[in-house]
Amino acid sequence: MNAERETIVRMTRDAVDKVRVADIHTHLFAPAFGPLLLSGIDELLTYHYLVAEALRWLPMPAAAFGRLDKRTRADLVWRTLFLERSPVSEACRGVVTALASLGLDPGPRDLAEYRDFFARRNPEEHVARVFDLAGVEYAVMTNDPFDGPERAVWLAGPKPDPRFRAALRLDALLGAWPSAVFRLQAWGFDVEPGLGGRTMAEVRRFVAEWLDRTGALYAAASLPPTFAFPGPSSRARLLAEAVLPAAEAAGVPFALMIGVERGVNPDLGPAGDGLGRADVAAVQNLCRAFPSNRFLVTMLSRENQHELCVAARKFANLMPFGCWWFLNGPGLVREITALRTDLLGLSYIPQHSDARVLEQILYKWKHARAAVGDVLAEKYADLAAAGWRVTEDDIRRDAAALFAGNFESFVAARPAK
Ligand code: RAT
Ligand code: ZN
Repeated sequence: MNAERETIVRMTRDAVDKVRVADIHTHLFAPAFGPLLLSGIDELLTYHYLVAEALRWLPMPAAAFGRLDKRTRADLVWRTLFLERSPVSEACRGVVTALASLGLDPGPRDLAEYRDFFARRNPEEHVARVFDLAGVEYAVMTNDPFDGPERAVWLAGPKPDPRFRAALRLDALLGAWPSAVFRLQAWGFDVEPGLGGRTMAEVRRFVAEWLDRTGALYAAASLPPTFAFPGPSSRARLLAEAVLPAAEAAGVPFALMIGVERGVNPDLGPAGDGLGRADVAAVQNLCRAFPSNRFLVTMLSRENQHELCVAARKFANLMPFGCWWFLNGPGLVREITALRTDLLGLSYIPQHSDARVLEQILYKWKHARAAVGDVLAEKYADLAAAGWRVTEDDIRRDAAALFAGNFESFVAARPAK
């Protein structure tokens, strides 16, 4: 490596390591939501990403594993994935990174010591410390207005916590209308199973109320690989006639998370979901038909990433984000970040953590910073070789945009009518 390249790599690593992060999609909750905020070593070990890996070795059916208490499940995952073989997968390495980030020594492989450490934490101080160590300014939650315990907290009016922002998740509305309709009726909304009468206006009222109650930065839904738009499905109609108009009126983007095949192996619970390649035409059709709406889009299939970048070149109201779930490993993060940078420059959001357990933000962001930083360093070095003078200030400005600013501008923007 020549001296100029070395300097650029060092400056880029430093900028990306220090940049403040807006974690735009997680499954974390503010402490005000009580037990909904998961934390600690047993939660880390029973993360569904790890459960899927452990069940490839364990001599027991998934359903039997699921019936065990949490501590026993954590013991089994620890023994199977960390003691009987090396924890080389991304989700396993993540536990090691998280422990080390907290000052624990992963060397002795002493689960009892880790349990003891977490048992002694002061919860409030611990949340602050983890956010600080991860360099995360705030995490966006996934807020489901159809979830009983979560709904109860919102209705009671939790004290706002600037570290945890809301996102209104509408899977239950868009993906399961036959059951959603009865819940909405019970809550006083005049809706009909066949979508007739006042249904669309009432769903708009429901979405508007919840966007307001939660202060959501965006509304969102995960969608199957077969997602099509336009179309006669209740999902497509509710989106077009109720949800997108409500999001537009509130001035918030809608996040499409496309490509998840739920329940491929239902015995595995959340570990049993798979993926499929989707049709990017649905995204293009939405961006074209709703120019006053903004769409954050992530797709689960590796095969969709190139088409999504090309679509984003056509529509400024489309913001690709994250390397979602099965894409979140260093190999694919590097590949997808390079692809996005080649086609979109700096107009994308490279990653979100999808953390379900507080301490996961320690590893997910450490690993993401490293992978994204490697790609950016290479791009700056190539640019310098082409004759451009790359400065440290430029790199810091760009990193700030990628890790927070692009999201914040997209959320704040009001498209011209
Ligand atoms: O990444 C995950 O943990 C998945 O189980 C899903 O929650 C996914 O991220 C989603 O938001 O649907
Ligand atoms: Zn998620």
